[in-house]
Amino acid sequence: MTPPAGAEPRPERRVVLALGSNLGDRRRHLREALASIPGVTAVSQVYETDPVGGPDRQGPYLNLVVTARTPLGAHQLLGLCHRLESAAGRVRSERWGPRTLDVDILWIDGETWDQPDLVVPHPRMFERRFVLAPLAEVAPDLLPAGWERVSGRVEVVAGL
Ligand code: A4P
Ligand code: MG
Repeated sequence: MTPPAGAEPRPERRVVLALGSNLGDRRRHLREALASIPGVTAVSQVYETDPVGGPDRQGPYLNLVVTARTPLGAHQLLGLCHRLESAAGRVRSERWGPRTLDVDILWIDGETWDQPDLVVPHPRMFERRFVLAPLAEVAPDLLPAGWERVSGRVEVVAGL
């Protein structure tokens, strides 16, 4: 498609997204979301992980991390995350509560954002083993030194 006259084509760059699900058909939620992310370049294995934060009684998560190359702007990407969550029937009740699907932007090459609705890099990504373990597979250049010592149960399980 030819861009409209005067429109600057935006360059593609790497973006890194984290997906998590601990409610309903967890594999299906992850599979369907992955199929709707444009420009995917790598997908980690699937990890079953103990919930971090939130209410006491909630089931284990399935988590994975995906990289993509896309010209989508950061807020367009956030819009995509929210659409994928809505498509999985996510209802927001309490912070860190159980959810059919959570899609977070972890990282965008060359960009930082600090706004009420968008903080990139994701402020908690380096404290969470459920992010770091899959991140090590698909974007090891982003790992902080000593990340292996961050605790939390994460276990590779069968794929999607
Ligand atoms: N928002 C700001 N920055 C971002 C970003 N980089 N990516 C805003 C995505 N969204 C971002 O998120 C609240 C608002 O954050 C969004 O409207 C968006 O504009 P939310 O998804 O509605 O709520 P949340 O996920 O409950 O809150 P938060 O603070 O994003 O949670 P976290 O820190 O992401 O933690 N345990 C395991 N084992 N696995 C998990 O995946 N996930 C969480 C969520 C907690 N414990 C977990 C897991
Ligand atoms: Mg979220």
